[in-house]
Order: sequence, then structure tokens, then C-alpha cells
Amino acid sequence: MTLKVYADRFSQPSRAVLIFCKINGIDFEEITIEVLKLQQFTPEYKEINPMSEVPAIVDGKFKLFESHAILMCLACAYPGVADHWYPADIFKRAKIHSVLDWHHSYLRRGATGLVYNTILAPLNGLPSNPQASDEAKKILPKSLSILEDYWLEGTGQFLLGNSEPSIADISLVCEIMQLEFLSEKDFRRLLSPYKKVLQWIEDIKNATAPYFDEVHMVLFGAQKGIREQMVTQSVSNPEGGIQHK
Ligand SMILES: N[C@@H](CCC(=O)N[C@@H](CS)C(=O)NCC(=O)O)C(=O)O
Repeated sequence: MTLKVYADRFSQPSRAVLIFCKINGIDFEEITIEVLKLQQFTPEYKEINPMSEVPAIVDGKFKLFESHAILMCLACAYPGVADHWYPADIFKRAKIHSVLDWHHSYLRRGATGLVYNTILAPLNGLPSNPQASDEAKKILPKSLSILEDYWLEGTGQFLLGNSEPSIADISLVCEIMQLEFLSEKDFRRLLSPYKKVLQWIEDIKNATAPYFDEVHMVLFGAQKGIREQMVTQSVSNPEGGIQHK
């Protein structure tokens, strides 16, 4: 039975799952659920994920949603997956859980809160939440500082202090990649104080090549159009009000 991955490549947790499957040679069928077209709300998809979110997986009768849980499950279920992705060592594993829980509470709230509410929702005529975007402007730089000074502390290339990446690295870097939708100036201004973060992004791109770029291609393709639309419609000044360290 082939694994089915329900995903939208514009969605950061979807991209993390897709890159993980590809880099590990997991045989799967990708089924696109376009979130901006609200395909996650069809009764058929709700049977798969009652939360109406991507990604989700189905393998025979088994269904699972939540990208972190999916990555852990796939790392354990597929024998070809190298140990560094989700180490058997209980302490290394616990550290991955710690990074991933932090990701959902901080980095994701910051990055998604900002990009969705100031760019994607207004450009697509969907309701945005100004309170969430104000909160994101405070949380995002704080999260990037913590990533730089705490999670990437030390000499290791990746989040566990390793020379090889884990599921946490893929998950967090896909979150940050959506910031490419900001204008080039805002992107540079936001990320440039974080040298270790920038190097870590490059290291993960290299460690997961060619799949990283392949899966992010739609995002890079849309980036130009989104940036142009933002300028012509003056949708927002996403960097405005962002509070650095
Ligand atoms: N915590 C979930 C987040 C999933 C999520 O928020 N997915 C978004 C796309 S990035 C979605 O499907 N949103 C649909 C909606 O809000 O209607 C995970 O890690 O899988």
C-alpha cells in the first residue's frame, strides 16, 4: 500500500514532510490540497483530517495529521531512514521534541502570523487578524534571536549540535522560508542580524539537495508576483513595527 501525503507546497509543514520523504527515498503519492482555494474543507478531506489542515498522511487504514507527529512516525516506520533524522537515543530524541514544541509556540506563531495576516490573507481576499499580526511582529525577532543564541549555540552545524540534520531542522527551516514572501529589503533587514541562522539555512539546503529547492520551487516562483502585488497594492509594511532584540 503506497503512503499518501496530502499537502500544499505553499504550506511550510507540508514542505517539511515532502522533503523528508524525498530525501529518505520513501515511496509516496503526493495529493495536493490547495489551502487558498479552501480545498481543506471538502467533506472528503475532512474524513482524512477533521481539523481541515495540511499535511496529513494515509497508509492503508492509518491516518495521521500534525507534521511533527507525521515526521516522527515516518522516521520510525521506514527502515531506510538514517538515525540522525530522529535518533534512537532517548536524550537526543527528547531534545528534538523540545525544539519542535518550541517551534509551534514561538517561531511558527511569529512567521506564519506575520506572513499570513500581512501578505497572504489580504492578497487573497481572506480575513486577516491584526491582533495576530501585532503579536507576530514581537514574537518573530525574539524567536530568531533564541534560534541564533540558544538552539544554534555551539559549534555543531545543526540543531542538536550535530553535523547531520534531524526532523527538527527540516521543520524549522521550512517555517523560516516563508519569510521569502517579504520584500527583499524587509527580508534582509529581518534576517541579517542572525548570521548563524543564515548559515544553518544554507547547511540544510545543501544537506537536503536537490529536494529542498524542488519542493520550495512554487514558493520561489510565487515570490516575485507577491512582491510586485504588495508594492502595487501597498498591502502592508510587514517589517513596520517589528521589534528586534
Ligand atoms: N500544527 C500543524 C499546522 C498545520 C497548518 O496550520 N496547516 C495550514 C497550512 S500551513 C493549513 O492547512 N491551514 C488551513 C486553514 O487554516 O484553513 C502541523 O504542523 O501540521
